[in-house]
Amino acid sequence: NTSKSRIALLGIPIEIGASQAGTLMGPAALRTAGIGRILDQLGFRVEDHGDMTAPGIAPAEAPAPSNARFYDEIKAWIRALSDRSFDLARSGAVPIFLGGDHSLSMGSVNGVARHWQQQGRPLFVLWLDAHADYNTPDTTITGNMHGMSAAFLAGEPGLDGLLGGGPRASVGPDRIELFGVRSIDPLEKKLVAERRVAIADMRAIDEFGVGVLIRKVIERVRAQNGVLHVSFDVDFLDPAVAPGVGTTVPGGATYREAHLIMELLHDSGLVRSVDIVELNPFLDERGRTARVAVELIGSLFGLQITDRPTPSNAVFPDN
Ligand code: HAR
Ligand code: MN
Ligand code: MN
Ligand code: MN
Repeated sequence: NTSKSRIALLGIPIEIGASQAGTLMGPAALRTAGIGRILDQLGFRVEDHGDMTAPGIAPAEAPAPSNARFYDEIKAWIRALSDRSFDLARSGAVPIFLGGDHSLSMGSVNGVARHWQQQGRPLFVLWLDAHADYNTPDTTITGNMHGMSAAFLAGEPGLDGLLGGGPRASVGPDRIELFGVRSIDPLEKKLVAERRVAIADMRAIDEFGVGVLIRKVIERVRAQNGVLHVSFDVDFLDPAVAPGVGTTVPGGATYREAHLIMELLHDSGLVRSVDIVELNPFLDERGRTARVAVELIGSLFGLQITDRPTPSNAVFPDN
């Protein structure tokens, strides 16, 4: 059936952006937990493009920043991924990037942003994460590049060499929505404030609830005729729900909060691409975290507890 919407799965087994090894097993765990099956049951035509292979080390064009670990290796990954991501988006599929640590989003988001730029639609990025990932080589404490991906996408200096002369679509700090933040480094905090990046931290979520805050994001994207990329770092979830991550931070989103976010995003009809990152199966408990991630993807793509007469009680799709 060619009229079915297409979803393209692509595994990116990268772990060098993180402090702990193990996220390279993420794509396999997500497949084992049934990511293809759940989307298939929802009526999508699912194509699994397998895993990318490690591209090696990109030649050093300029001296790598001293505070960015595995800079030249990550550079090679994101250049290759940016091209794959662009091609998948251009093919009309909804790509789901299976990570892998969060450094991969520099490539996945750059690729889809290039496609949407050609279509004349601004791409917004919803960054579901315990962390802001807004460090640069100048502000980082650890040097881990998974903590720099949002800053790269916003066009912060110090990371400009990563794509070399390759095509780039800067998303800009005004199109990134940090959501669920509860761990941020001192200089990173300063930078996020200076750039006026939209941020819903856990206190805001406690005060207003995820329903109000996600609707605000949706309204903003819709007002500019934009589309949305969801960059889902599983450490966004509370460690009690999602223990299988290297950088757990207490006080995260509950199981139901996370599902409501995904349900509202589905109803918005704006989501065109997704990352699932930071799942570390080596640290997981009997596959729990992988399973939860897959269930949430189900909600993001239309799984409902009961069928609703309208897609949502508050946000109406344009059509
Ligand atoms: N802010 C810290 C750093 O830069 C921790 C970053 C951790 N990042 C992730 N992804 N786990 O969000 O090192
Ligand atoms: Mn194919
Ligand atoms: Mn992250
Ligand atoms: Mn994180």
